[in-house]
Amino acid sequence: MPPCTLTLEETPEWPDALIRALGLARHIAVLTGAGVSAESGIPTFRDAHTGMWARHDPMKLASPEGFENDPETVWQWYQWRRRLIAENRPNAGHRALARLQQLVPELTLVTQNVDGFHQLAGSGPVLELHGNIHRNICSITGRTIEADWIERHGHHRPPPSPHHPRGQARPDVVWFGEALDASILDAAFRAAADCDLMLIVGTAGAVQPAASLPVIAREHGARLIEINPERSELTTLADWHLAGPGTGWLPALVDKLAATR
Ligand code: BV8
Repeated sequence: MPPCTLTLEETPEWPDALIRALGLARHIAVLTGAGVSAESGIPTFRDAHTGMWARHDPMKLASPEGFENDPETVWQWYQWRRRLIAENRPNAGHRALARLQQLVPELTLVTQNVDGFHQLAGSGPVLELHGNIHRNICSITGRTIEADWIERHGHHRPPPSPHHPRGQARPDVVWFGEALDASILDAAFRAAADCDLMLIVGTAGAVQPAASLPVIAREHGARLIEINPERSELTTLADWHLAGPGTGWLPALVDKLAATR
């Protein structure tokens, strides 16, 4: 059954079934991807990276092999992304999700993003499937490396690790080919299985195991709402596809729910 697609311009009236699903939901699970931060000035993975990074493949940079082969380039890519995140702020979509959490009995926010913008916007706790770019760990032991140690070393190459003679500092994110944190992934799977409604915002649905969460939700009888200007690999699973940006649809959806409270 193809989803019912709504666009912001043409939709004077919300489908009753959508508002009912939203209003009756005991537990809402939210899955976000890079698209939810796009309007905060953070390029998504699938958009061509701007400037000096346009010629690099993020799939290679975000991998242990990439770091092993060229630690300086990978480190500088993360330093560039950290600066970009530090220079930007969460957007109306992040803030609407934080507000939604106050309006429903239970909300589990699962993100593929590493920018920490959901927490900055007031959401919490957040299940960060792919880690957090603001933390660093030892490349050998996986132990956390404090920010002041990083500050004390140059920024062009990964600082040496204080935890192992052959170790280097690396961002505390899950690279392609690396396992996700088992307890975080388990909590995400449990939320997907338990929720009555899953809100999928700004993800192409191409990265596993994150992209399995909507499948699990569907299999357990949840309704699915997708917010994305484009169709994704998850659109066919959705009951409703709200075609447009997170900063447009999320505030409108939360305002609509608040009006029924
Ligand atoms: C693992 C951290 C196993 C780094 C990232 C099947 C099962 C299991 C694994 C696999 C599998 N098949 C393949 C794999 C391997 C791989 C994988 O999924 N490959 C894909 C590409 C085929 N998966 C893994 O390697 C995972 N590990 O499974 O390990 C294992 C087990 C035991 C022992 C060892 C190993 C690890 C995956 C995690 C990778 N790390 N991030 C970093 O960020 O630097 S993923 C990375 O990709 C980001 O987190 C980002 O979120 C994600 C990209 O996906 P999206 O979020 O969807 O972003 P994208 O740019 O693609 O799309 C943006 C969307 O937003 C678009 O749809 C666009 O239309 C929309 N949009 C744009 N503007 C807006 C908008 N939406 C709303 N509003 C807007 N304004």
